[in-house]
Amino acid sequence: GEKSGIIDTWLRKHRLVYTGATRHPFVLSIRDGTVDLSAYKRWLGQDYVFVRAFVPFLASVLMKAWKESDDSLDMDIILSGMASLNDEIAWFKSEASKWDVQLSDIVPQKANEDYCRFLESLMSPDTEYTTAITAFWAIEAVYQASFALCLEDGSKTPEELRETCQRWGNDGFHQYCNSLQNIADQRLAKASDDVLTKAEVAVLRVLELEVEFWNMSRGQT
Ligand code: HMH
Repeated sequence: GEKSGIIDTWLRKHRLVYTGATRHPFVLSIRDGTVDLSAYKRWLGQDYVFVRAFVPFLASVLMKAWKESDDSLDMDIILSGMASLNDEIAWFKSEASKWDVQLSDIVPQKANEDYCRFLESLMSPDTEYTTAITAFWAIEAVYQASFALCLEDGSKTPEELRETCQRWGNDGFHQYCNSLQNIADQRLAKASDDVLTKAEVAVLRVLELEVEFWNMSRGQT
């Protein structure tokens, strides 16, 4: 098999915070079938706002890959991610109409604004490709792990939410996350200590922001 990379080492080191992001109470409530549908609708509206901000972020990662990567496969994988995002935006629109969520009325909550601001910082020319692609992997990996959990044997995910879970929990998305992890690991293996530190900090920030993002599903209290 493959030699374990830096990312697996980080995941072991930061196990608790990774688990906090990938086994959040909201996700566990989907899995055990007790999910509050108003919480799901709040998540749906906020995630649509996030995904729209994710498009320019991906475009910036693509630009960095074009400029800094010596492996043309990187661009192909990032491009396939952008293509899926186009499909994803269409899915959000149809899912929102199915649940009577008015996407034009969504007010981004603080956690969403914080996350979008973080994406903007990663889009800066000061952020190296290695840091950006590592953060990108982390963002996708949290959703993959979370929604795959809702599809495991024995899960009681409500029928009407299975398609949502499939979107990020399917095997193709799992492969895509593995490809991103491989790109990031190859870059990290050759990175300076300074970039390694920045990339590790970025991963931790993603995990924190994901927890805050899931927390929004609870609504204003
Ligand atoms: C908050 N994180 C958030 N939303 C998403 N759609 C993803 C990750 C995965 O694309």
